[in-house]
Amino acid sequence: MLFNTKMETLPREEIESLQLRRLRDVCNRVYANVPFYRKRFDEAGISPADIKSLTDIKLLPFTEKQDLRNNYPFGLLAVPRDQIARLHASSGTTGKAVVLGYTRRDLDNWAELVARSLVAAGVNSTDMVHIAYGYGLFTGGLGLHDGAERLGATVVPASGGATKRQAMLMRDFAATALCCTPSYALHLWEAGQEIGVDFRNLPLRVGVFGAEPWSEAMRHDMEDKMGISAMNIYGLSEIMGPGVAIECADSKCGMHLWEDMVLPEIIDPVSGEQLPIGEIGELVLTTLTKEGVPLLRYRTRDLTSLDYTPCRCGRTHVRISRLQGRSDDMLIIRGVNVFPQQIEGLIMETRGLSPNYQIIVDRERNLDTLEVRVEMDDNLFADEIRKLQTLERNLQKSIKEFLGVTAKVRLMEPRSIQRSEGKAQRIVDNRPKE
Ligand code: DLL
Repeated sequence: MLFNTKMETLPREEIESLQLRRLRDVCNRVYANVPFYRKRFDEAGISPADIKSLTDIKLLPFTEKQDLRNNYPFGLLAVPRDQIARLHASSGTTGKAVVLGYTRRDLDNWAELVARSLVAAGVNSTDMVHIAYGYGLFTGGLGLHDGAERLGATVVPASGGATKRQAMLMRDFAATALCCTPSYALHLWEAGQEIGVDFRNLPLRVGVFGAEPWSEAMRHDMEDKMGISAMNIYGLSEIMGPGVAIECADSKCGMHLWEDMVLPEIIDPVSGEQLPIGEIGELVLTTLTKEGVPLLRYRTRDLTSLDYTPCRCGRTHVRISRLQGRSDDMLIIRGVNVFPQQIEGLIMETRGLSPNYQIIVDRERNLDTLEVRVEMDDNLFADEIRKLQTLERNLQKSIKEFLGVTAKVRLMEPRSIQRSEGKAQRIVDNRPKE
């Protein structure tokens, strides 16, 4: 099933000619209306008229999160403030918030992309969609909400929090689709278990999970536990929010990125040069239709690759691979690069461990230390100490073997690691800032 058959199956040549037309248009708009971009164009000695083909995008300047911060709150608006229908903001973990303004048309386009995404994930107009992404300045709740409404589904705007009550509502309302972060889905599932609500006995079919990194191993675990199909959705506030890309139920292999509205590139994060198709690098996105805050070549810091091979679902839009992590989430432990998801993968392969974990990085006598705290499941917890010690040693060994770093592994009691209601905080970095 498709939501917008014409757009979702547009032949490649037509996607590209539409993209070029829209790219030229957005360049003209930001040059005329956003002093920040006009200055960047002038400094680079280019004008919007220099964009004659899609490959000319390389001439354009990058935009970074810091540029949004420097122009806080409204410096990058490309329309008068009174044409802005809604604001969202992303706080991030460090620094000033980033504020994004949406015109009425931006909100419409966003709802369209989220509706397309939900349909691709296997949701339809008869579904009962429980939305447990946070509502508010965060784009997750309202983004999914508007898209699910556009699709014609029944929407339950649960937001985050009151977790046991939510599990109860899912049972009482007979939720068929659940939208939230993967870590919150696990928290909900656990809360359900505690009050006798087993997701497997609900009509729940689909999970639309994103906003934080998660691994393929985690997907399998969740599908098993919850009796659902767990789908990966990607997005970021700077571009609009959730629904920039989504996996399709047909192949579950890579996320279709809606190219009529967003133009992707993959660059080498160090040199800034475009990488050949298929290589993993930093995703750079240009908004093609956005009116409020259009962004040229926005550096997402997310690491992925592009796949233009045809997909069996019939959608012609490029697929991005499951995110490898953010370049700024990469931990450098005594010189070795480690992504939290790699550790997650190894945890999930170890029987008896739960998917609740935290990675603590510290520095002792000038040396980085890595500690992996991971909860045991209830069965293992009841086991003998000797068995637990062997398990700790085994996980430690596989981290050393596969990632090349020495980690201390600490098995924790079930439910002892703090649960989050939104994005999980997997990394605690106590090293002094340089
Ligand atoms: O997290 C938007 C969103 C809401 C996406 C709900 C999906 C579902 P931000 O708070 O601005 O926006 O954070 C964006 O989250 O650059 C990625 O690093 C990360 N991220 C988002 N989706 C995924 C995903 C929302 N599926 C940042 N896998 C992005 C891994 C993801 N990381």
